[in-house]
Amino acid sequence: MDAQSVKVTQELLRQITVLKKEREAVILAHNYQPPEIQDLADYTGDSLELSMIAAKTPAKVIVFCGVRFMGETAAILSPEKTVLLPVWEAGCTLAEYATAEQIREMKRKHPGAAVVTYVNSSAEVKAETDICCTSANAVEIVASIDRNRPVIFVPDYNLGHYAAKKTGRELILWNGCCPTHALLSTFAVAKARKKWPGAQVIMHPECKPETLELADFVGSTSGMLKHVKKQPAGTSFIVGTEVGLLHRLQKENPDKTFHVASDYLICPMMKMATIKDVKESLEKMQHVVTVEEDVRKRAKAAVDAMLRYTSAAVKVP
Ligand code: CIZ
Repeated sequence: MDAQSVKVTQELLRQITVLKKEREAVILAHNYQPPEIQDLADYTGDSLELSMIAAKTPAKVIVFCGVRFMGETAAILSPEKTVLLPVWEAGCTLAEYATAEQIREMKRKHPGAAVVTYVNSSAEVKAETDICCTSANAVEIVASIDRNRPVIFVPDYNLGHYAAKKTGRELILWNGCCPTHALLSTFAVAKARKKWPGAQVIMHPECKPETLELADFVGSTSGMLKHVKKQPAGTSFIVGTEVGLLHRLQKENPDKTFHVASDYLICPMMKMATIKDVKESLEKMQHVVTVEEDVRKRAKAAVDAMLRYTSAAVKVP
């Protein structure tokens, strides 16, 4: 960065600090956000951790640096707070794989089945759901459902396949995927292992089943952070998830080395927000995330059902 850009950035950060105070706001950033957004945030985390912080914070305004479903989840849990999304266009391709009408149709086809929905879904889809899950708790949530009850798992096929394998259950899987994680091929992992011999391969369960077979450890972003922390100094890792996580991994583990498993592990939606967007969202109070009240209440029941199982396990600062 040249001297002029450094000056502009410093001024933007100063304005954000002033606006945050004026608006009584808190800034949350997902682990996949660009490094400069993670660094300016009050909290970084996965969607479960951030939603819980959003629900508990005394702040009146939440700037959610992530994608739309994350902002919606915060609005579902905290209707009395104003949730802002710095870039309105930041959606989630995976969330678009399922609509509420498709879920209703699936329920008609499988009467009595429980619907488990990954939080990477719209509020309308959550509203048709019995219980939500994240990648951090999908296995636990599936395992919590009566074994005699069929389970429809929506919308991520790969995460559902992983939960099915770990619980030894047959699930009715949806055909959605995260295009970023689904792009990680066995070939890319083999190539990375050859380039960095001795490195541990850690991978996200949104990757394809055959790719996950090559992992030494599979977990959500929070799961990977916990796993890495426990490994000895000097360990190196090949990381099979969105590249944004490497910033936090490296920052919190300066004695370890991290390599992204493939140069394609970039979610364009997660990379949309800039420091200027954060400042403008606070200044203009723009891109307010709202959820229609009937949908919100039904979606909240599904999110609350998940939180009852996992809230004790999540450390909220
Ligand atoms: O649950 C989340 O936040 C996502 C999308 C990934 C992860 O593992 O943190």
